[in-house]
Amino acid sequence: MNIERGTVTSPSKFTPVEKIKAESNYLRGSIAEELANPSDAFAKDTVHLLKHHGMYQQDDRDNRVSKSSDGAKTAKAYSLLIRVKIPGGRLTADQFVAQLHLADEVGNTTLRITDRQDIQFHGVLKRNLREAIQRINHVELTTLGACGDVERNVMCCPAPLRSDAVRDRLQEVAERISLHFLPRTRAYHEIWLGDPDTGERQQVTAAPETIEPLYGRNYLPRKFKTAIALADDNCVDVYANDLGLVAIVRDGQVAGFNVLVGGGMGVTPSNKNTFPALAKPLAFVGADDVLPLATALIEVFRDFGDRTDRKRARLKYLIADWGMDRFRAKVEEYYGRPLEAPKPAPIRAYHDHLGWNEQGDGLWFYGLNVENGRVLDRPGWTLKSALREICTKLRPGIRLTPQQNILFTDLPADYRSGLEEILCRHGVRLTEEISLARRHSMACVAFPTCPLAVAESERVLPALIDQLEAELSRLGLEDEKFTTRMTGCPNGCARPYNADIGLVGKTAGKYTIYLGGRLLGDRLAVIYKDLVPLEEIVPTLVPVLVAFKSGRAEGETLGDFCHRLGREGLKAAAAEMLMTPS
Ligand code: SRM
Ligand code: SF4
Repeated sequence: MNIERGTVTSPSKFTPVEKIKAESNYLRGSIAEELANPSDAFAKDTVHLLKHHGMYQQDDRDNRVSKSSDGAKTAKAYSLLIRVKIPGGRLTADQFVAQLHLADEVGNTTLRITDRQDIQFHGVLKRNLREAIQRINHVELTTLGACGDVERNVMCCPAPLRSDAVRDRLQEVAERISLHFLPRTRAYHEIWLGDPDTGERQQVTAAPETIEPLYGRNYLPRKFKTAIALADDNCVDVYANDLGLVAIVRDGQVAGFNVLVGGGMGVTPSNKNTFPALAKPLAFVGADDVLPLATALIEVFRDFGDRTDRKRARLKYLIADWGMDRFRAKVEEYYGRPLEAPKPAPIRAYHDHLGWNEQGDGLWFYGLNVENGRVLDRPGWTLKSALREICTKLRPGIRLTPQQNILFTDLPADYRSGLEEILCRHGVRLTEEISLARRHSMACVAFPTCPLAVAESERVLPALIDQLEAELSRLGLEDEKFTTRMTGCPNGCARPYNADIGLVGKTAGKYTIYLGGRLLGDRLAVIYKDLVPLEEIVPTLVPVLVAFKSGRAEGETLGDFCHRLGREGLKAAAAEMLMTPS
């Protein structure tokens, strides 16, 4: 394909989504007109544009009835998911409380902390959409670019460790990258916030480079994800990102970043050319050059990413098709200078930052485990009320973590007992009271809102962990630290493919079990068994756990053990355990 830099033409073989974007007048389409009509749903083409504004049209799949009793088709119960984009997961107590109110008043009363440090509302009705977006913006948050074919939320370590300037610097870089790659169209402001800068004015001046200097009319071929890690703290799961930046620290300062490219989890089982991939090292870049290099990478993706097949329109496939050498050469051409080789700085550790931690500035932070990121109240367990009370009474800083958890930061030492008292009074277990298996588990949303789910995830993982906990404690393995991540389809939203145990929904009620990843996130797991019914998952894992207990090398983790034995070795070891009387 002959491509002139920065100009994407729309040949007929491009996907229909490309045409929708190109003809949308920079993400306007007919959103404003459709908002004004009383229908409860947006048109199909508009739904693609809405994603760039941070929202997905969904329907409640629990209430999806294909035929009513008289045989006629019944309507779907439409609503919207809104995603708030929060670089590094950092927000204030007031901003967080505003989101809790919003969930109650225009959402389905729950709020979801995502595994990219964002907040999601589900169940927002179309007629309430503008109010919701205005209220989010009113507290200086945005949904712009939280979804869609643009740079998504930029992740970085949320721990407010202040013994050096490193973490604050990473947050600064995350915010800078995020701002730099925000769509520039005024469509968002016009449609949702009533900005007087009208679309017509932008359309008349039309030159793409003045409206979207980076993205142009077609935006990117697909989503693009960036995360910033430290070699001694990969809490952001850096290898799962299109662009991973690993900070190189010298004398307590960020000297620059190792640049990793081409990570991604999504798989489409019907397309054998799709696969999960871990990001690979490309270069080292000085701290001041990180934006120009990220820009060059995004431009290469913009100009050469696959716009003919959305299933293969991620950076990882471009790199797989070209090979790293050709990719590096093209990035150098766009960057305008040769790339420096990456520094030797392998990822060595991972922290979830939960529990009590000293910040290094005389203050404390507390990391609370929020099971699968879902914030709600149930009788006897009122997490949402507890978070509201903590925010209003103690006024901590808030950081959302890449494991769907929450940190309360900047707390004086004498607030510690107060925070624990609030949690206990609301029936919320402290992190210290939660098993390691649960603490390191994660599920994607799946049913009832995700349209792509083929199996349950968030709603079944807690009970599966109950079962796993019982088996681990029976086997004396309750102190083992490993990740269990579950998804309701192979798209991999909970990053199951680099977990110690990955459970991937394959069809209704059945899962593929992956084993052999690890907390460091630097290794892909392999398929252990396919199409395992939900109720058989823990019984299938028990012989593996028994084999691990008896056959592990010293200090070996579950994932390392599974990786060492490999699929066939593990199967043989597990079969042997089944035959051995316990
Ligand atoms: Fe995801 C699509 C939820 C992180 C890979 N993801 C979806 C949608 C929007 C379904 C859809 O397209 O209609 C899901 C909305 C469900 C709902 O009702 O809330 C959804 N993804 C999520 C969240 C909320 C999962 C969670 O429980 O935390 C995460 C939101 C993150 C955020 O704040 O931006 C989420 N999704 C991820 C991740 C993990 C990550 O980014 O670190 C991945 C794997 C990494 C990657 O991008 O490869 C991921 N989501 C996907 C894919 C597969 C993309 C691909 O390359 O094939 C899809 C499907 C798609 O885009 O067509 C998808
Ligand atoms: Fe939906 Fe699949 Fe992502 Fe789960 S992994 S949220 S089921 S798209």
